[in-house]
Amino acid sequence: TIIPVIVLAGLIIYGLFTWNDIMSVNEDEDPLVIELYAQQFSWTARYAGEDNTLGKANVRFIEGINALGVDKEDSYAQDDKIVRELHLPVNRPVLFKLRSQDVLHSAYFPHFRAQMNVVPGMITQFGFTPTVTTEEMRNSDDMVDKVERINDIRKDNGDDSYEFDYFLLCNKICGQAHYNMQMKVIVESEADYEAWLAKQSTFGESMSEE
Ligand SMILES: [Cu+2]
Repeated sequence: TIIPVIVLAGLIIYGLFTWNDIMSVNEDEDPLVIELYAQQFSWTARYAGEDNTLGKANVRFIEGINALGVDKEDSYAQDDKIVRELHLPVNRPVLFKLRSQDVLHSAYFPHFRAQMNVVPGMITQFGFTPTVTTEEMRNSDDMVDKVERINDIRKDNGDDSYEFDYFLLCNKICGQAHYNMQMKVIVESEADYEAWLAKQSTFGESMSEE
């Protein structure tokens, strides 16, 4: 009895440290906070804005164009930016907060080797730091090779040519159109990211337009 107790305790404690290491980002590194919102059958991203703090949200606040149920009264919510494409600055840690509107989904970033369940009624999270931009990935020898081969086949079939992009997919069979639940991810330089973000309107702005 004593020997398995020691062996298992060792494995579990070591595993817990490793798990925390993989799943969380160091708060001192000032991670970029982004919410990923899942619903049948699409992803929406909410950037935390200037204050890097997400406004409160609840399914009860869903009304009209406020499809994510963000709390209009919350001052942290005013500068949040809601978008349908995920742009990430290269080499900056990102902390994802995941919410689901309806059923279990799973946020799956195959190229980043990352996956986390998205559970209705709770917020799950994980973080990582993207280190290779979309452009660098497209120009890598492996990828040029692979895309060439894919496009040869596509050409024979009369299909449009393919270009590499990172994707966020759903990896839970969440319903009929599950296979098509995806969002494009673009990893780019800090400057390109800032320029793109500046063009997106804030939650406060889009609510006052309504
Ligand atoms: Cu799904």
